[in-house]
Amino acid sequence: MENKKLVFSGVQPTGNLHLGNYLGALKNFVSLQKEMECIYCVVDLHAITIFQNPKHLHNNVLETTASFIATGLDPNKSIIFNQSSVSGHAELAWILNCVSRIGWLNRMTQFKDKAGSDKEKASVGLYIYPNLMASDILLYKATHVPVGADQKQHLELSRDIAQKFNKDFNCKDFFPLPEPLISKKISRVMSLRDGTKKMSKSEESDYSRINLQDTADEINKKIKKAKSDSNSIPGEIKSLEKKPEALNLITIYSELTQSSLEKTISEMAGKEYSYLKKRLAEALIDEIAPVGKEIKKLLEDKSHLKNILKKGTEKASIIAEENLKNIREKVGLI
Ligand code: AQP
Repeated sequence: MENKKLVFSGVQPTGNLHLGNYLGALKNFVSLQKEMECIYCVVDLHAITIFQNPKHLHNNVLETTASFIATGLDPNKSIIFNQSSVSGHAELAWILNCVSRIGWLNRMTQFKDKAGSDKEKASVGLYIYPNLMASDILLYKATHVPVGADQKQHLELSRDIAQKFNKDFNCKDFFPLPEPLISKKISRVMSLRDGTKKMSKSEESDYSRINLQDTADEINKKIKKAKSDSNSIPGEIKSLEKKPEALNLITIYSELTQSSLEKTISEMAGKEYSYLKKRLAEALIDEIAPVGKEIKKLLEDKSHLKNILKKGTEKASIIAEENLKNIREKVGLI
């Protein structure tokens, strides 16, 4: 098998990145770049599946790039670029639109959530978004994809598409079947207001999330206001599972302090939630506030950020073009 290990993942430039993006994706991106060849992409074409103000989109692409660098991605180790600058993503997406099945897309829960009650009015792009995601990954023949748990279904679809392409065009093992890399401990950071919903950029209330650019003051306020419970902290996971907001706070704390959930719960058992919140706010300020400061500093020099994307685009294009040449040949395109 010729396929070497290669990591690919993307983040949408749809606004301020938050703690969910950080713990569910970015932190893993950083540790993977020490072990494997990695490609990290600001997926601007995904962002426009829902209307984006062009000026905001432009700034958000740079802000997401700054967030990559501020969390520790190194452009000398990893390829960092924006999706629309490598046209192969869109070209392969078209080919894969013709491989993927409508029945498969109809099962995607994220489309149902994002399109809301009036699906007729959602963009076609939003519906076929998972095919573009398959294209992002397969264009580089990536073998591993670090994502949060919310992307698991899309990753499974990418594998189905890869498998069908290999079968239809009689080229066994041409596309590797990409493996999702999902953190076992904290695969889904939940909203601070509603522990049954994931923390998200598009949630209306800013109090539902910790943004990477929040100041120490804002972090303190948000954690103080976060929903928890009026009773003291129970000693077993089973009781905590009935209180999703409280479980979310403890899980975030145990992740930040790199302690097991069991150990954290036993340390916290019997204490008031105000105690946990104080410790959690401190841990968040320690880890997140320096990242936020660095993002702001990086944003002062936009040409440096654009240069990082330009260099990344040059590197990504070489791999993409080589693979596309073979893909076109397999399909019979001249
Ligand atoms: N709450 C979360 N917990 C764990 N991982 C998360 N991710 C997002 N939210 C959480 C992971 O972050 C990566 C980048 O996500 P994205 O910004 O490209 O898209 P998203 O999943 O749609 O993120 P949002 O915040 O929910 O954005 P909006 O509100 O615009 O839809 C992915 O690996 C994702 O799994």
